[in-house]
Amino acid sequence: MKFAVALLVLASIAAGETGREAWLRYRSLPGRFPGVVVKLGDAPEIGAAQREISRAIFAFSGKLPGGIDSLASDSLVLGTTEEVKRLMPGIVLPELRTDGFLLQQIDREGQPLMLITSPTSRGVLYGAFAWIRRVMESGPVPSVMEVSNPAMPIRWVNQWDNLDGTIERGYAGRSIFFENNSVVADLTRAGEYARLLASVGIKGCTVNNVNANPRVLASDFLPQIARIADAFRPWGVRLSLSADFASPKTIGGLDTFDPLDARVIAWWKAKADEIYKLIPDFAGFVLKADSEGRVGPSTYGRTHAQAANLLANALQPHGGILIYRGFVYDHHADWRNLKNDRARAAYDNFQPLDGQFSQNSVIQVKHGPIDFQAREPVSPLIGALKNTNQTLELQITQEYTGQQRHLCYLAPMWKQVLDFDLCVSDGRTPVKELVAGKTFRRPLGGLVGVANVGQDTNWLGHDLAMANLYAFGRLAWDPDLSARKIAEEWASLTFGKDQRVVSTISGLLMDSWPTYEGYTGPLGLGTLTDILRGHYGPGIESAERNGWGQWIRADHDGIGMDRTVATGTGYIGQYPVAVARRYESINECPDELLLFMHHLPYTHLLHSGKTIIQHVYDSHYAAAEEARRFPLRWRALDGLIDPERFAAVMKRLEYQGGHAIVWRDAICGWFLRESGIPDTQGRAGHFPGRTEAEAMDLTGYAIKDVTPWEDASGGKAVACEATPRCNASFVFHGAAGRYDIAVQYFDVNSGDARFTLSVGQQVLQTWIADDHLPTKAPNGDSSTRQTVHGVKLRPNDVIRVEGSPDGGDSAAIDYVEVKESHD
Ligand code: GCV
Repeated sequence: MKFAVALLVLASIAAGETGREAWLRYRSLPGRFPGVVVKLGDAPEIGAAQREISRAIFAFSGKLPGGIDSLASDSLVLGTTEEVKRLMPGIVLPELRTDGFLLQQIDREGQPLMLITSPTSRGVLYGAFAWIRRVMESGPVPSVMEVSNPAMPIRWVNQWDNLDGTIERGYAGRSIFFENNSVVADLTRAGEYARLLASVGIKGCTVNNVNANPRVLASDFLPQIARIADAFRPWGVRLSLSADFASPKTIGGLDTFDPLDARVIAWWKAKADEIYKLIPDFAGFVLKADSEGRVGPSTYGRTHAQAANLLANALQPHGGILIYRGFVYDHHADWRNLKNDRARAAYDNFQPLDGQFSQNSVIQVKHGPIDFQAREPVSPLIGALKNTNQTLELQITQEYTGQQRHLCYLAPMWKQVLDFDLCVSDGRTPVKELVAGKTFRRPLGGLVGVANVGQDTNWLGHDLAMANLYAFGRLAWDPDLSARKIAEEWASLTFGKDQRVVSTISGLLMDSWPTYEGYTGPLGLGTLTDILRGHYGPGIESAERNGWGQWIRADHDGIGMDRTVATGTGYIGQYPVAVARRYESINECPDELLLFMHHLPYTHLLHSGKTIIQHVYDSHYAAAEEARRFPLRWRALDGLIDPERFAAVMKRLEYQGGHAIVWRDAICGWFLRESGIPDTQGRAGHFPGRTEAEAMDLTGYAIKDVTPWEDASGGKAVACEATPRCNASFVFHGAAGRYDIAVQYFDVNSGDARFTLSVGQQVLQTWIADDHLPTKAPNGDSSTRQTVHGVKLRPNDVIRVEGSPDGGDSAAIDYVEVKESHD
């Protein structure tokens, strides 16, 4: 064991910084560490805890702890409370809940011992990780004493991995579990992922997409799934599967999947029995039914409760649970009917069934009533399930929040959700207590995060996005932690304890969600992304005039969904009275949700004293400027952190700064045209220093309309489609001086075009458009900025962009912007 542990540590340090270690980045530390790590009992989690602590101590001190079977004065003892009491009869231990742990320095016959114990072996492992975290933060403090209990029993992640190796809404490479409709041969990454999850107290992982391929339950496939469960097991992570409700028919050979049919009931029971033979600690099923084209109980006129109970009953004898997705809505709704409202759907579907679900069924409710937008109110269903278990679904993968290309630390948003008082009964009833099952004394409850880590070495593509996975686990364990405290803790573990590092990184993290919201969707309108395609760049009207129900109801005079009880869809009436009263009143409704709840004229005055339209302009300009400054703030870390992650994050932040301008211009341009009301500060629609590509001297390039129009400056771009090389040039007429020259071009994913920027005969920069943005078209998904700083220009200099297309990439250009250098 010793040799293997030492090798692991040395290998991870030698590999250079890749982000693979995430927050489990053990490096040399001063201090005296336990020389012996003793494990009591043979549980796999306790074995893992022993190896983990040995690995950490070796990395901290260069010495491997030894003597694993005997107690010495500098021992660290790992064992369940039962084992500890057997070894030390008479020891008094505090009350601990399931998976809760105690870290305590004790005195045994004059010998000081570090004790890590829990009623469960999984809890001992959590205690081991907590001890390591403490040591990394404060050194090996002997007087440490910590009692920690999880706030909620369900702490799971969902992966939306498909069996072919793709990941729905995954932004960090292909699946670590599946490839070519099989489980991958090498499950090293699956084991490493489970280790990361365990280190923050997550104990369940659903490995396949909720849009489930029925094959996952086929008898010849399940042994492969069992291999993943084996990789998880030492880390106390229980595997679960998303199921397809029609499985009894599609893979079971029956002619029905009616939940009340005796043959269907028998099929699910036999399937559960079969799974538990292979995976004795199988956690259960997740079911998405009657949603977004998935079949469900409605096929047979049955209820969601009947569907849930069918699977739950099959799992019950084995201790498994059924998690039923509350994300059920009609995606063919008639947009012409002003009373229709997708936000109502979860409550309308599930509240009437409250109390009809079995004890081991749980409804998984997305935190907002739509779908993980940059801002949403808390789902009213959360307050309405009084006799039904529920979990809160949060999205770690940044589907609508920048897809891990933009920095967007979501813990501050999650905290607002968790702390929100739904006023369900007398006294405070915050979401965190409702979903934990505390308020209504439910046996089950918790948090589920859609994680979607992939094969990218750093797990989520953006090194800083890992703060979201970490924060999710920490909040599921203790929702009272503050977002800032978690950010600081994560930054210190991941990048090192230097105060400048911790404050720069945590400051960026804390500013990132308000900034992202500021340059995307304002006042509760939703993200305003293109909902029909990638969910990434701006695409405002994609929300309108279709059945998806993310309507914003914008016209020349006003904008927003009227969800009031008085004149609107009645959605607000789904909240308990105290909350409903606040939202129903235009005056009391908080500005950040105003257009989610009300339809108002652009000239309506907000609490800030600004009109809606001016707020849109101001927030977009301010937030885009804030995002432009992110890379400048990051620059402060040059030399304080490793060069690899410094450069990788810098690249992402520079990209984000450019893309925030695309967002700013699209939203401001669209609102300006729709409302006809100018920006009082004269910014929207005016771009000093900008020369549109369509206004340049063009050789080979042809002018094209961009769709949607707001995604390109002036609604147009130039594309090089007929010749192997094209040029777009213009004459600089400004004063002599130092300038930053920004080329806004489109980096589509169907080829790798090349660009060259020159002034006169001098080539300033050449680059290849080889990013993998989610589109083949020039639009707001692909619009990208390349900036060359501090260029000396004189009047009449000719600025030229040369583009060479490649494959389907036509080296399209939107504009060039020349601004005086300041930074
Ligand atoms: C897995 C949204 C996403 C879908 C996702 C769905 C869900 O609609 O865009 O990709 O499907 O939510 O949560 O089931």
